[in-house]
Amino acid sequence: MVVAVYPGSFDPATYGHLDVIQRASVSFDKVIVGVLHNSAKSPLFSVEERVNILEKATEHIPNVVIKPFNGLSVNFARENKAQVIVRGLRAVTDFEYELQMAQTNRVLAPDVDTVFLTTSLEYAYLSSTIMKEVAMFDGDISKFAPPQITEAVRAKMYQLRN
Ligand code: COD
Repeated sequence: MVVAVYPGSFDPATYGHLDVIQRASVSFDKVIVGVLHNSAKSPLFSVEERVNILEKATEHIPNVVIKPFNGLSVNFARENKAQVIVRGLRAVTDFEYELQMAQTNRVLAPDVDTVFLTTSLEYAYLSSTIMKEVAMFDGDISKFAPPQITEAVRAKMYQLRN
């Protein structure tokens, strides 16, 4: 049984993340999406909210589980008996950071390999940061994530403004 973890901030998940999860669920027996708790970025959504959002958005995929985690991704992988870390690659700009992280992780845990899924073209431009920025200025984010997520982003922005 090949288990993969997909670690990230997911603040919040976009169609780009959901596409990677869906495709990973075809290649691996089990995919555990790890939502980083102690992110250096200060997140818009709490870890519980991010986990909840992802659980709802992936409930139709039986071999996907969402879990919060703290600390190193490789430790999260080992705790979950995963052989693989999945990451998404959008553009050259992602590559340097992702390569450095994959190489560091390989030094820390030679038994855990990183597998990159290249973005689907229609989501190549998309990130949580872009979605939040457009939402902050009341732009249309309906093409960035499913309705339950875009509604949560709009509600959060409303809370922040009032
Ligand atoms: N299409 C395809 N992939 C995408 C898209 C898209 N549109 N958008 C995002 N992705 C990919 C990203 O490239 C990334 O691979 C993944 O989805 C998650 O993205 P984010 O932005 O939600 O999460 P990150 O990149 O901030 O996550 C960083 C980690 C939490 C994985 C990292 O900080 C980490 O591992 N932290 C724990 C400490 C550690 O182990 N550090 C590594 C040792 S150096």
